[in-house]
Amino acid sequence: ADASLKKIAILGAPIDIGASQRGTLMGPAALRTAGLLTLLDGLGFEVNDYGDIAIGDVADLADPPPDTARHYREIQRWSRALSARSYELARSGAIPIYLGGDHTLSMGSVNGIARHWHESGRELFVLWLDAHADYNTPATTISGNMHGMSAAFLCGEPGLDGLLGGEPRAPIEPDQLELFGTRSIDKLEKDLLRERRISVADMRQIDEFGVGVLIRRVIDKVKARGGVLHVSFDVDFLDPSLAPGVGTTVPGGATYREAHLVMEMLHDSGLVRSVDIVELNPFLDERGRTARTAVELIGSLFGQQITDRPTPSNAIEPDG
Ligand code: HAR
Ligand code: MN
Ligand code: MN
Ligand code: MN
Repeated sequence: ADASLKKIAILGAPIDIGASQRGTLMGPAALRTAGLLTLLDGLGFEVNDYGDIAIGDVADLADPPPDTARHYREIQRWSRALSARSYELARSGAIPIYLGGDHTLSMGSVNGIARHWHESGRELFVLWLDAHADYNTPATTISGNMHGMSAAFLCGEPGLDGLLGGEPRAPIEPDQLELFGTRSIDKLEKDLLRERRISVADMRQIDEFGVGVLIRRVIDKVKARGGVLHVSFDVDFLDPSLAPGVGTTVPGGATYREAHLVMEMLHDSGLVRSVDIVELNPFLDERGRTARTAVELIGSLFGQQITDRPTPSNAIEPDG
């Protein structure tokens, strides 16, 4: 195995203006507090934490902000800084894990990664684990919230063309995006997804066929095309009973066992080269439950097996 693959690079991006509810800026701290680094270290990775990215010294551009994209200017700063940094991290051969922050994070993180894989001549596939499609543009959005536009931006949809300024834009093809766990799509957004023939494994399909069959389909497609995989994990993919700490919960999400199976199968595929963990809102969480669940799932994504689990400390002690 490639020794550099054992390196993980952690980068936080405390963004919360892409969502309507504030609080995801505390996400990176909560994920660290929930033990993300210790867990990955224990799984045998060399983990480097690069802290949280800062945008204080990014100069503002002068392009006219679209009037249906809220906080465009700030998100432009985050996206430019993240894309540049993400390109460097991907090039270093480490597996970057980006800690959000709302889902606008992916506009920068995935663009930088896509640029790297484009140069390497390998196709990058993006698995979007999310209750939402995030396939709005400034022309289709109802809310104006830019976290609902990130997947569309990454597929090169028009309307945010100046977002990255001078940073090279590296769009993926619509057939390199895989939506998974979807259960809330806006009307015009759905039309656009159909038009682009984007693959959507929605909750209805998950109920009918099971996550095993559907995730296997994604893995087989990526393998057949010699590609690599980025996992964009929006914690609202999970059922709200499991993950209450998000601003945009939608009922009927992935269960504990479904989510772990997805992560375990992705691990076994050996295809995952980068990850986003987004939309965790610690301000809305219940005693760190959502943060701990997200971290545990990242454990499965990086090789923790069900049989490795320690017996819980609340197990009944045998009589002495
Ligand atoms: N589709 C809705 C909108 O555009 C909701 C988007 C919510 N997005 C997230 N991230 N929470 O997936 O406003
Ligand atoms: Mn999302
Ligand atoms: Mn979502
Ligand atoms: Mn293609």
